[in-house]
Amino acid sequence: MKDYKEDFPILKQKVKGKPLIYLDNSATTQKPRQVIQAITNYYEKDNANVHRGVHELSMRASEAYEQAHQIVADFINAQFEEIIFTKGTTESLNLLAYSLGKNLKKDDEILLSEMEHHSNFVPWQQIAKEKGAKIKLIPLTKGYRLDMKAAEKLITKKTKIVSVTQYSNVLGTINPIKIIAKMAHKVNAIVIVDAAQSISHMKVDIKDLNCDFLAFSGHKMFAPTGIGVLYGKKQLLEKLEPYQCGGGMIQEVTLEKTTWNELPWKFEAGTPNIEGAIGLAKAIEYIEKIGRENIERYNEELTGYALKQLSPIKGLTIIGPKENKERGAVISFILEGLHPHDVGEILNQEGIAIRGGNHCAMPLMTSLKINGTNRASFHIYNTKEDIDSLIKAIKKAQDLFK
Ligand code: C6P
Repeated sequence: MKDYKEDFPILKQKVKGKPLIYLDNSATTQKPRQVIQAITNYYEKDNANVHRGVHELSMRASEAYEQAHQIVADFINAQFEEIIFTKGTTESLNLLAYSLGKNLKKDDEILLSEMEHHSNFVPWQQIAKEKGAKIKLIPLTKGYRLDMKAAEKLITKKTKIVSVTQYSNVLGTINPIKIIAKMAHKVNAIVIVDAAQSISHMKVDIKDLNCDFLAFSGHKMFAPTGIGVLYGKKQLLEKLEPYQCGGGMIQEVTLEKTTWNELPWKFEAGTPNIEGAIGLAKAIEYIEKIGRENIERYNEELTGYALKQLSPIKGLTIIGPKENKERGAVISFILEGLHPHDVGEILNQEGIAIRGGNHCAMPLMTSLKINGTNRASFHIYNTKEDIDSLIKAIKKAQDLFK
């Protein structure tokens, strides 16, 4: 692999007098020069509102915005009409909980898993409370995987929605979505995939997964913050009620009633994040140029190396699968006797950025009976030398607190 650090201007800086080592990619990835340049170009040359004007700039902005939908559609093997731009995974999942939630009845069941991020937990919890529906959770095995035998039993005729992450932001576990979708469809449940973490690390193909909806954020795949995607099967989106109302999403408004615009605009009320869409399209071009298989292979190599280096450290416990298969490039760990925030701070003194805390997954922390973890997460610009520096800094933190 080429040294991709060169494409990311932010990585050239020093922190606390040391070269920055950015290992917080599950929180957000850095942005390559190509994406930054695409956004600058848009503001310097094409900025206008979309779908409204007949003037040159508006036509250029509209064309780029629409093209971004097609680029995202091709990226996940969907159709143009099936791609809705949102603020991010959180908004995509809230949209679904609100709109699908309207059809829920008392005692209907929503099946999630113990490893869900709050974004795929709290919206369902709120709608369940309102409708008298029940939340059920697929438990974990001792090896930090979904207990599929338990899942089989939990999916019943009462199950209306199954919403599961493809790749845990804490454990790194990659879940068998295809099998879950098959089980859920047998009882006509709707299958939703949280692809926030998986989208930039592996090939995500909605037809292969056979999911009904899928959500992800641009900022975890080298694109700007504030842009995200909701994919939905066309026939399901056609039946779904809009989440927000306003300009752009209507066909006709009279005093008596309003009719909705065609897909995907029915779900995109108001002036959208045009620069975000342009940045996202550029980020996809960047990813495709490297090749998703190459990204997956490289991250697997880094993760394998990190697991090998971390495992023998005395007093360090890895919270997540120890084997380097069906797992992503994120490693959570606990250092005996050390608070994750203290570890994070000591590493910061070494120029190393990692995350410490509950990672917006408090139900998972409860199930594992821990308060939090430290988490190192890798991407294409990280190297084995970065991991060596991480190991050195961890040992330094342990020595400091001896
Ligand atoms: N996880 C992390 O550090 P937003 O914030 O909407 O872009 O993504 C929410 C989200 C949903 N699902 C999963 C699996 C996620 O990992 C995240 C975001 C970040 O782990 C920020 S808490």
